[in-house]
Amino acid sequence: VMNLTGDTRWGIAGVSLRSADVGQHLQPQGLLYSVFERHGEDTQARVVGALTQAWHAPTQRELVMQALADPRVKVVTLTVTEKAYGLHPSSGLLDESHPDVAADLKTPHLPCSVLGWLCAALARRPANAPLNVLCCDNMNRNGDVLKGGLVEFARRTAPHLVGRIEDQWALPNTMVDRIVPAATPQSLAWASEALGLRDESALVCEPFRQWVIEDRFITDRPRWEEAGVLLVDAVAPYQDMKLRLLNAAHSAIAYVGQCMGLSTVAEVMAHPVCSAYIRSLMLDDLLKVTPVPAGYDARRYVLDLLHRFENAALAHRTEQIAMDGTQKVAVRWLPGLRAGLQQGQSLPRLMSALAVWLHYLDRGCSASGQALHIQDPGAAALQARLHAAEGLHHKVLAACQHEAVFGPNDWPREWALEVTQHWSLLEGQGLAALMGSVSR
Ligand code: CS2
Repeated sequence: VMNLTGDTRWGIAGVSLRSADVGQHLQPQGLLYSVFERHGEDTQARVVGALTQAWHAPTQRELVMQALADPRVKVVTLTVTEKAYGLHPSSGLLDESHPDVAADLKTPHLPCSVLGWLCAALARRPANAPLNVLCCDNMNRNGDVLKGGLVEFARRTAPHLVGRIEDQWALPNTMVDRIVPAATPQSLAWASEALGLRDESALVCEPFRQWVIEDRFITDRPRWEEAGVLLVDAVAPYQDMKLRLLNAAHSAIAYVGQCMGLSTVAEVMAHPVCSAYIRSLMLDDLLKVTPVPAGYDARRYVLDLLHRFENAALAHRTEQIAMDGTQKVAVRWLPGLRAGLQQGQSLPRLMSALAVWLHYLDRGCSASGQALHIQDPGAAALQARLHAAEGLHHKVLAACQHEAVFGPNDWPREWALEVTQHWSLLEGQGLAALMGSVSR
């Protein structure tokens, strides 16, 4: 059991807002769980003992609320997926149609959404107990966006609290990077075999890890730098780089994999046509339109990413990454596509990826005709537009007008025509032909 910073004044009370499984698995094993870092044949195992609680918010409301209101609690970190914030992906504005947000606007004293819980906590915290809130999800300017959402939510439910968010809460932007596939029955069985005992919470992940945080805390904080965390003045360049290289490529891998019947990232990367396409997407298109932190060797970063994606010891399912595309595409692909337009750069591989995603949503089945399980609450509205349009070009135009994802600014007709051409090639000759036609 290790404490990476060696500082025992801090511990972590874990809270899940939805599933009760996490706590139910952790309680009987004394809140310990194992993490296996694997690449190829190499494995490093570690038992993590940082958790002091594992609560389930819907059934343990008072415990969670007491902790959030306790002035000794100084940091709340959030890793809840993009969609859980209830904010529009393209604008960051409050999404009142989000079921949890809608419920909390009506009954803010019984919160179920992230914004609702945080505002209810704020109301319960003593007047002079500052708090740091770290959003660790894959969103641009994640701390700033969360703050905007919180202020809006508070304005609607408890306007007298708005000033306290400004004065007493710090919401540094953060960037977290480690590939951690969701556990599967196979990964749990593998871990149990390696441990010689059953760990219901075992995780298998890659060795790489990076956590970059803006150093603007409002209280003291754990000495994370001693565990390798990078504390910097501005996180935005790191976020842009990660979202628009790693995550952008990941989403492309996911939709290509889903359409080709390849179920893991490593399988996609082992397929010669797919891997040539992903390589070309990253080196020839994404690199051109991705801002990188000063002094960073971005090409090296991409080559390292390709190596990480090839890691066959991880079963990172393409279906998992394909989830919530309407949230992800808006932050992973569209800023690069917009930058390409502004700089007059042609981005045939990234535009092909967009064509593949639209095809995936429109058809909902793989090349072999197998129905795909599309898990994305925002997809239905976009699919309705696609299905209502006749012909591929009209479908592309209809998609571009879907502001929730594609934003309020126009996408030029010639640009849409180029996306249509990629889509027609895909429909006419198949995905491998499309990928082959744009790869170097
Ligand atoms: C992935 C990310 O599921 C996804 O959408 O792209 O979870 C990715 O594995 C992490 O951001 C890696 O740091």
